[in-house]
Amino acid sequence: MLLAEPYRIKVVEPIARTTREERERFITEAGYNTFLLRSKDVYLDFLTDSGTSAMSDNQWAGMMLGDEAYAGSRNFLALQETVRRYYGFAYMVPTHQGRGAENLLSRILIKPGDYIPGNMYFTTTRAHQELNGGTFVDVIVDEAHDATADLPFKGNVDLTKLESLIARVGPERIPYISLAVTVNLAGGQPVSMANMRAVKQIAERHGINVMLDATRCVENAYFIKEREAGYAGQTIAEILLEMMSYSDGCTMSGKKDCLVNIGGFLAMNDESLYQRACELVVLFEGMPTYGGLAGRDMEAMARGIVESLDYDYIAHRIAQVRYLGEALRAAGVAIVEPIGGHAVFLDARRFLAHLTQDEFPAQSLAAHLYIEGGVRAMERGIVSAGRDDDGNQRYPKLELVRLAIPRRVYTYAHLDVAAEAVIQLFRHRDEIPGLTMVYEPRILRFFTARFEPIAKPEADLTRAREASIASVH
Ligand code: PM9
Repeated sequence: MLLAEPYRIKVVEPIARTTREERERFITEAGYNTFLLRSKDVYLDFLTDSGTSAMSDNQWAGMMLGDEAYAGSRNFLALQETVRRYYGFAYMVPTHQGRGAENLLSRILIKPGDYIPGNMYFTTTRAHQELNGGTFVDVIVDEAHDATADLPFKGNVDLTKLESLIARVGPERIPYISLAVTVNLAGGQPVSMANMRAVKQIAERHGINVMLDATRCVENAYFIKEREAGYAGQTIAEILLEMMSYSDGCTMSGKKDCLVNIGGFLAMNDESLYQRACELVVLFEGMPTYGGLAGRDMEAMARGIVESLDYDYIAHRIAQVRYLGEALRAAGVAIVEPIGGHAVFLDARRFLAHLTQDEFPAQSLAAHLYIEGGVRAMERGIVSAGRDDDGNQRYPKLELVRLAIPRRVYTYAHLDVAAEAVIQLFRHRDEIPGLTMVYEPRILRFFTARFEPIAKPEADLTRAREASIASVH
């Protein structure tokens, strides 16, 4: 049975359909990069779950209570109180979004030559670590890099990998352990409470801090409640507090689990770390009591944090994501298993088995999904992985297309339409060509890189068409 929406719709935003011919033109103009499409040309926008949530009437009401004083806004005090109560951290500096917090944290704690262990890289997080002279070291369990491995807590840290890094480089060269809950690029996979506890114990033994990337921590808490022994009877809020207790602080992109369109924060328990964050935030964001946000944005985030902990909200959220994933799986489409918290990830390696990774299969698949059904998704593979310090192309094992579901925005009918588009595309997958990159930005290239299709001889296309017709029958 469908878990129906725990809300009713008060405001609607029309979305327009386009023709296939129009979409072919739009994606060509966008250099086969879905980031460069205009939103008005997209029917179902699953590019990201970041900043795309629908706010509640309660949050919009809070926006009217914005205290836009330059310093000491009452909305800051409300946000600080909310973070203390639900996340358990004594101090909090607001930032314009998650990467603002990553910038502050990386600048304060990382010295050139340091190593930062983490459970799989994330694009902006690693970019800030590297900009400050650090080296990210992936200590996630091996199975996280295997799209087919079906484990309840596939975001877990491999404790042996963590211990051996500490032994190899020494704890003094590890400013903190960067622990993401859930793990975005592994497919929105959660970390178990037991694993978080164990990471904290190891870190304490060596005098190393644990800093969480709490961006999707509520989704992680839901999975703990659902899957980990001993947590079924606890509330999401209780689980979240315990998760946070195994860390020394966190960066937060409020644009995800805090249910706002903009905002983030850096939180911690250590007063001296807070003081340094206050010194830096005035340089990059604004006063420590607004950090790049309007008072009304802080109010919306404070209220969003409370709403995000409501069981009905989070159960429905996860149910929607699962609904889409199960429809694709039933049609034989290769997806990352198990279905994660914020998105369904298509496995482009298996979907487009005729392409090599250098032909950017996930990028091409995302572009062709847009052509097929006006559905916008995001590449999470070789393009996102970028190059290492020596300019060498990184080759991630996972070559994925992410369909991220915005929170409280789409209905199950929209998900049916999206699934149908993916399934249609799957039927003629052999016709999808590889791409060549014609413009490559130096940093975070996936946002603005441009591509062109690799022309295939007509004979190849005919053969591919015949093969795909045969494979359907
Ligand atoms: N994540 C996402 O779409 C937004 C743009 S990056 C392609 O998944 C984690 C785990 C994130 C994240 C953003 C950030 C940065 C940090 N950690 O976008 O700066 O998923 O608020 O947060 C995006 P901001």
